[in-house]
Amino acid sequence: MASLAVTTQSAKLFARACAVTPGGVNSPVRAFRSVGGMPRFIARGKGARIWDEDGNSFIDFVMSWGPLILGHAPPEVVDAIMGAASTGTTFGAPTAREVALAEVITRAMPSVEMVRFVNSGTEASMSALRLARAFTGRDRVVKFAGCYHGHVDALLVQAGSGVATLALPDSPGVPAHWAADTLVAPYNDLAAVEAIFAERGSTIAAIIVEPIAGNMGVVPPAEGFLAGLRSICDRHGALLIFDEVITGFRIGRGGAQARCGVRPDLTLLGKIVGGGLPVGAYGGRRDIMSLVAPSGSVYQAGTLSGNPLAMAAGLATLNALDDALYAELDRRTARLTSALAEAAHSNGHPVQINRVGSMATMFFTNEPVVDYASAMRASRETYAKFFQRMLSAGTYLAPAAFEAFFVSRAHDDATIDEAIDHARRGFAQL
Ligand code: KE4
Repeated sequence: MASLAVTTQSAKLFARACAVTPGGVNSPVRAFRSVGGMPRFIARGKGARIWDEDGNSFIDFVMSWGPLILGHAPPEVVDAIMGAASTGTTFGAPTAREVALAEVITRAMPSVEMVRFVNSGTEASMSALRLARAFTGRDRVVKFAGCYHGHVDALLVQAGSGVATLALPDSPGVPAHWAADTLVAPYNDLAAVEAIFAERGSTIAAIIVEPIAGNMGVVPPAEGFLAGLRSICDRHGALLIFDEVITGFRIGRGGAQARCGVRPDLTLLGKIVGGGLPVGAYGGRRDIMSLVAPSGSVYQAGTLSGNPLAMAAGLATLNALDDALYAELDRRTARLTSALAEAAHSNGHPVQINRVGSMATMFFTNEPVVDYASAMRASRETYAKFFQRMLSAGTYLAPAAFEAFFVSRAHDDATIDEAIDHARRGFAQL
């Protein structure tokens, strides 16, 4: 059993990576910048566990930031990918698998009458924005502080996720006039949205929102918030876009929209629908989606969109998700989070844990976390210390305070118990 403190191989790889890749990583939040220490280079994963290049094994709660609801290398998904790969990897032509996956999604989410596959959540977000502007003939968009919709220029304004962690509320390189059409309101603040629309409603194409926020940490919608956004959009002729890249198929087959009973005009998907391979998707009302080329004039394209391997992985994943599994994921995650809260409080550490289904965040704060401002008041420093304690014990949490952690089918009760034990020791050492 390697010592979890050994990072020799990761250090060698990180040094090489830093010579050829910005920050040594292919996505900023992976760099451990906000938690300190050496990012671990992962060699393999199986079930709920990952192994780094030094042979250290960890219980993984990042799960690649959400896609792996079945755990690492689930047999049915690996078999599906290998089966697809054996008959070719990409054709740049329509295939049966992309139709099948589109039908699974449109059946699961009634508001999604048509869907277009792309290769990332960012692409889905960018495309849906263009479509909403074309459909309404308007330019402005309302987003919420702390919500992250991918690195789309116009939406890198008070974004969440890595931008929040890196304290980069507005990225350089985004021309001011591109962000000028983006209006930002506090999450869960309907009055602020009403005020924006009272002044500029006729110029606003859409509201884009994470129906359960995951990128400032998990922040559920307040009672009536999403229904209120629906009403505002209807009254002002704007479109309501639900960014369900995280929540789609995470909290149920119908996503957050089924849970809240609010029907968006457009929905973004990603992560789980790709089963661990690069997939994003946007979809919604037929009259809106029909504007997308080639049926309409809104251009959007992609060499690898609908890639057969990704479609196979997505199909195998979604086919494994049923109500019984969601109930089990909910039970296990509830057990984990209540044990975390008990361990934290019994060691004198105030924490707030926001959980919806199998996605949750533990904030080191004693006030409820209901929006970006309250999330930002949680202690990053204490989170960073706890992260390191858990890593040393053998549990891999998100290397950033403002992210969700995810429980998968592979996190059985014994694994949850082991993680709870790591946490009890971690809190005692904080
Ligand atoms: P991608 O372009 O990373 O596939 O998706 C962007 C995106 C869009 N919408 C939501 C709600 C998202 O959470 C994301 C991406 N999530 C982050 C983590 N919270 C991805 C991790 C990373 O950036 O490395």
